[in-house]
Amino acid sequence: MKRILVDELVEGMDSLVLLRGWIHKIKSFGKFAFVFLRDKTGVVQLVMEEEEILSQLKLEMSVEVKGVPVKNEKAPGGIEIQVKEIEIIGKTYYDLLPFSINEKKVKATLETELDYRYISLRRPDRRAVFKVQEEIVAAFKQYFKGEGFHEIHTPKIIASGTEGGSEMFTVNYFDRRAFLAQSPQFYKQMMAGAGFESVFEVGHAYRAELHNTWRHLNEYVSLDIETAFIKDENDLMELETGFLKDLIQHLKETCGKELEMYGITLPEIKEIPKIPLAEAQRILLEEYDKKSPAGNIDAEGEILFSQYIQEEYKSDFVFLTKYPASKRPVYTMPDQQCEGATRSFDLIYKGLEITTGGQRIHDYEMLRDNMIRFQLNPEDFGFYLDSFRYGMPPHGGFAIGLERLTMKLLELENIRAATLLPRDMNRMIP
Ligand code: AMO
Repeated sequence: MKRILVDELVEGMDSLVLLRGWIHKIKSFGKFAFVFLRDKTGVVQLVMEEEEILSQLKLEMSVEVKGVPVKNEKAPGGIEIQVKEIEIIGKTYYDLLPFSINEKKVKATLETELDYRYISLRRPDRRAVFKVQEEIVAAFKQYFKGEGFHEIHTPKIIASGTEGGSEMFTVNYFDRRAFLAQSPQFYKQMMAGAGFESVFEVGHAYRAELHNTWRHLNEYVSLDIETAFIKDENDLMELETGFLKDLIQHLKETCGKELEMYGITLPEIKEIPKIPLAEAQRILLEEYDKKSPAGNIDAEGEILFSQYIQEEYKSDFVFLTKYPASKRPVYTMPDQQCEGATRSFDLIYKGLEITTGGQRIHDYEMLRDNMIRFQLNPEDFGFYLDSFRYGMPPHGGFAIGLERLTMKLLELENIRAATLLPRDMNRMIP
């Protein structure tokens, strides 16, 4: 007999079906009971009369059930199962569940939930986060494939850093020192130039940042793109806007139930405002008396500026443009029309940076000179710099932090809630 899933149950089946899942809830009335069976698609009410097996059932056991679906308007989903046979196929070995799976409230801290990730994910609302995340990745791949991009997979064990600064994990690579990739930056540029022209990658990125905050992870998933023969950074912002519009539509079509669980109504995206960083800093100072660090805005500034954009432009998103060269990595293309600025941008979504991107320097000599200006030794960038000797076209790209995007879409308060198994300064398990 073929197993059917809870969401495949429909009225009028009236014949024996086979279900498998976990015991979600038991409501006993002495001689009979309503037992709720949960699988990955939903919960269904079982009607059971046999006292002996009832006394053996415990929450979260896994069971196999044969029964007849019948209409019952009072049952969740309008259908209940008259049980003919039930077998325990996965026993439990616990005294007390660490928190509730079947109540609205979890009654545990996020840290406890993460300690028991393998159980917290049994909660439909927690699994919903990862359904949405799965669909974000699906939409990303689908959109960029549709735009003629090619999927690549680049190494995560690398010989030198890409993003500047010292936020790198070191690993022993036989008798040498290596690093975990902070991003696929150099490789995606290389591949755009190598003939793929347009590439995307979904992969892990590692940051040894000493920030243990609601928005930082030490390992995150980066949605990267890079594309050749662009005119300037505006092409990239248009691409990202196109993707986000498509994503909203895709999530509406595939994640209705999940969005509803979190009370989320996704807005249509029209145009995303583009504001130069210096202008944003001025607005923050004038409107909110908020000072910004040189060449950037901080976490509080991002929140306040998003409020401003929401009020003035009715947009959840804003591109901050023209970041100063001194604050951007060595590969960033200077903006000849704006002294000291680069052709780079960040995208802020509901008060949080979710993307950095920009046009890159594609000229070999210009890149080498910029390395010297940044007090870097061009020889340390051997293979990367060398790849620019052979007709590297104008190119650029961006990267979206998957967990940050998921978190903001679902209005979660902590990035860890949008991470399957987070790695932060205190957490390496499970
Ligand atoms: P950047 O370093 O800004 O740019 O990273 C891009 C995006 O990745 C996400 N992100 C993080 N998410 C969680 N925890 C972290 N510690 C963390 N660090 C970064 C953010 C951020 O916007 N190579 C460039 C991208 C490019 O220009 O193509 C880069 O990595 O959402």
